[in-house]
Amino acid sequence: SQKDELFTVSSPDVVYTDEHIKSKYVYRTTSVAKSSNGNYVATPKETNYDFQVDRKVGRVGMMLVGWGGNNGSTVTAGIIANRRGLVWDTREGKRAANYYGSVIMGSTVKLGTDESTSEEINVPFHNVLPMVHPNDLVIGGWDISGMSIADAMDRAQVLEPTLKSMVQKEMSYMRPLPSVYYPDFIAANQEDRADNVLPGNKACWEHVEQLRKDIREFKSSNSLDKVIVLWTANTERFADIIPGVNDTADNLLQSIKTGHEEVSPSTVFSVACILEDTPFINGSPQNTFVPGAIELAERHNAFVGGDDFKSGQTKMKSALVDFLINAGIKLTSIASYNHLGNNDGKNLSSQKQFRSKEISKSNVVDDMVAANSVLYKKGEHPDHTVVIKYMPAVGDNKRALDEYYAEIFMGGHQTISIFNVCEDSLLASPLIIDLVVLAEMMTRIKWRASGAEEYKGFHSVLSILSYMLKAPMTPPGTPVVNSLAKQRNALTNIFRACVGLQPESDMTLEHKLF
Ligand code: NAI
Ligand code: DG6
Repeated sequence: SQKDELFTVSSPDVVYTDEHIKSKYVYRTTSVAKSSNGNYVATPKETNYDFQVDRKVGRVGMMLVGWGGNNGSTVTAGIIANRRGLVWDTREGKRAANYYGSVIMGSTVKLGTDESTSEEINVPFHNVLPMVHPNDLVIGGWDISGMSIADAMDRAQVLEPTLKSMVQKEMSYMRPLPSVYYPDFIAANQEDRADNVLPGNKACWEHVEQLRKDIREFKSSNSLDKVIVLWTANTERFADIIPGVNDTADNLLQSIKTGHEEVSPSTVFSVACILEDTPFINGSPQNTFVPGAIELAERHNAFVGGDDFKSGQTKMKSALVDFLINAGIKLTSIASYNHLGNNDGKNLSSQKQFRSKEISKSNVVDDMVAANSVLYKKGEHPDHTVVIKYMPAVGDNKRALDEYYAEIFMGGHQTISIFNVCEDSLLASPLIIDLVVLAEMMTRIKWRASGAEEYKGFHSVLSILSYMLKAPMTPPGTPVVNSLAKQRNALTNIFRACVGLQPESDMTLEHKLF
């Protein structure tokens, strides 16, 4: 309700009703044309939109595919610890549950300036719109490994024993549903954990129906209003895109029915979710969303998002490269190496699965390079190498080494070397939370062109999730934005628009013009 909201907007263009926040918004862009003499002509343009936000959040479920993995068990323990406000002993003293690393729960957005003191007023991101609180998420999911989530947490070796002992009992009752397992898609070294699988080792319609039933039962047994499904299972190999097989929605549906071997488990999950009108997000790099899956999502107005969580090394890269190139420094090479010893690393030690990760890690600077025609000729690109090695001893504590080599003023060189050490699952878990909270939020935002009769949802492909993803999917034919700053601006400014506020320009003219 309105009294729970941290702020309200006072404007003739914004209306609060019991159910909705309605705003009228002028979207200002710059349209560019080339004149006959070859110069650009820039014309300011205005488009009027109405936004409508449903204020009732309802009860939300999060179903994880790969629930028994390092990420799945860690995010579950983290949410339980936060929900219960747990504090535990470590060798460095007491630690309390928090949501650090979550943009939604850990960062703030500038609302405006105080009318009397001119000080910046910042509000928690979580309060910009009425969003689900992660503590309220009901958690469930699937895993090909049947271990309880408590045992899976032990297997993951991520959290402190003191914390684990406090959540162990609750998590011991959590058991993953059996999942689809097509051995050809993940590394052969994963076979020994596959003891909780549905019958059949290639796509079939029974699998789609079973997953749909799982979602419906989870929803009804927990009295949920909606469920978000997120893939945090093993990285699969890429599926070949084959005309007649997975290139259109109808072909994909037919290929599942006839058991075509090029349909991956994650694509089967995506189809089940789309048909259940349940948002589905892919946190791994493989091409789950083959063209047929995207067409199917569009056909059903269902939300999909991906690919591949952007947690440590790549997040640094998309911030640093943005900085270097926008500073006018000519980046000429990036050498990215990391080693890790968790089960993800083990799976990625297999060439085909590594290749999926190599692809998603490699394209993350393209748009920033292409945007700077002063530094780079058309088609010119910095060298970029990605290496991943499996080193069991370091477990989840991934070590990432990056060298950025750049050309500076008058033929000089700058070398930046980064050594980034972090528990991989502690970086990914808050991203899972952000992706789920945002995807849920997007189910409650509607828009229409001013004057139109009907409101409708955003495009099926949720590119607004880009900040959390290495290889952000965008609606077909639209540009991919990798710059971390731009991705965050898109997110905050779309949410501001929903409450009738203009983008924060950072001009602060009020402090510059007296
Ligand atoms: P993990 O290997 O610990 O967990 C994956 C889980 O998926 C395992 O429990 C496995 O049994 C299960 N699984 C495999 N195939 C399945 C299927 N068809 N259905 C249901 N469950 C299945 O891996 P972790 O560390 O939790 O990472 C999960 C995924 O997230 C990986 O693909 C990884 O590449 C990706 N990722 C992780 C990041 C991180 O920072 N931790 C960042 C970016 C992506
Ligand atoms: C090794 O690269 C394993 C991967 O799963 C990564 O840990 C994961 O993709 C996170 O990558 P990044 O580049 O965002 O730290």
